[in-house]
Amino acid sequence: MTASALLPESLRQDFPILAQHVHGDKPLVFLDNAASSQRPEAVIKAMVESYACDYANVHRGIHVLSERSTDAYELARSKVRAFLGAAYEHEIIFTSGTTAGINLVARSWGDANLRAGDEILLNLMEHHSNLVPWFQLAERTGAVVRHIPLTEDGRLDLYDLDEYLTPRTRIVAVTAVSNTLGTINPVRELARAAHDVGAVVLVDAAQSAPHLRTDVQELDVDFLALSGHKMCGPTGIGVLYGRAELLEAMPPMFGGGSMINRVYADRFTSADLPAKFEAGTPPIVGAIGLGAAIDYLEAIGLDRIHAHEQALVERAWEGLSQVEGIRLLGPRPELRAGLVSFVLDRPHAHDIAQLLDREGIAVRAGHHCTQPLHDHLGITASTRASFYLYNTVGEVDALIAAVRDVRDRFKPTGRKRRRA
Ligand code: C6P
Repeated sequence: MTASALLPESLRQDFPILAQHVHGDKPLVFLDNAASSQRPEAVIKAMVESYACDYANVHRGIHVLSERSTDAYELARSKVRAFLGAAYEHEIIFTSGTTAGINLVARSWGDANLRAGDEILLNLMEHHSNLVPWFQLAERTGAVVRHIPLTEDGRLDLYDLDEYLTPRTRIVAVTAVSNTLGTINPVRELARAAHDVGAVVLVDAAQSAPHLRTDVQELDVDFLALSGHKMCGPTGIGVLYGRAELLEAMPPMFGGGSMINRVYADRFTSADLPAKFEAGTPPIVGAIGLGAAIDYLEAIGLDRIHAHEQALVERAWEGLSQVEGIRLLGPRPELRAGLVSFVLDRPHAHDIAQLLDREGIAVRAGHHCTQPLHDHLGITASTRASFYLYNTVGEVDALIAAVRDVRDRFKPTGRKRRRA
């Protein structure tokens, strides 16, 4: 581990929630960031200030508060555009999160473009949010779902990609980082191959955008979805990036205020982008909070955040791999983002999480909304520790020690139980 890769621990002071003890005297060790991260004071302040000083509905009122709110909302959009390296602001659609963004594409683009026999290319490491909307699309249209196989160590196996990616493939939907395996997928390579057969590419960036620099033009992807709450922003706000010419050709998903140009007694015409996909009152303060989160992350630098998490994950991998009876899921540290999922021969994942919680360590246990992946791995549940910019080496060491203790407590004694 290179100590120089680590961010200063003083960053933690930006996150008031982290400075607490739980279960009496245990310092909180928050390692459940892949589920939802924490927010720095700057984000909380931006949202409080918006509500306290500037709040009104956007794009509607001809009064000072509405103008201020509209400016702040649209400024947030321009920050997202820059953060994602998108060409135009109207390619940035505010949604409620990654799930909403993927569903929007599956419904709007999918229904308009897929026919029976067309193929949707997925893989088994996807989150349910990047599986179920495509299954529903397949049910509606008669399209067929296919999967890129996985390697033994939990990467996409692209060796025989030609077998799966064919001229019948209309869309490849892939996560940039697996929320369970931690695998960083080769999105750019996949996008190039998909475009060669005329397919479009949707990237689930829920677990990558908070941690790795994302440039949609460099990656050459068509759609990309993310969630604000996993990147120091608030809940209820997300982003769908879409290539302008695709979004322009797509029908609106929801009907209502804002998304129209003109409504007649029996019909309507749609507004231009991005309003076409933002029906109703949008998550105004959520967007402003996301803008503040982007400012915060950019001030530190995504490359530094990634290097920090890489150092933590290497240490976690190294330490946990020495725990007796452990199985670490996914590829070696250099190929993964900052999370580690594991199973112990005993006890069960939920018991592990509960025992770690008693020590003040918050992790997630279960299937992490990746049931097909857990089936593929032959397990029903795993325990996951996921890191962010404010986690420390000390916290990783506390995790390793606590997991070792749990395993020791459940170690088989070798004594046979006497028959009564
Ligand atoms: N994963 C986790 O603990 P939403 O809920 O829409 O903000 O994000 C959904 C989602 C989509 N894709 C990936 C890769 C994800 O990890 C998630 C959310 C959380 O892993 C909650 S299940």
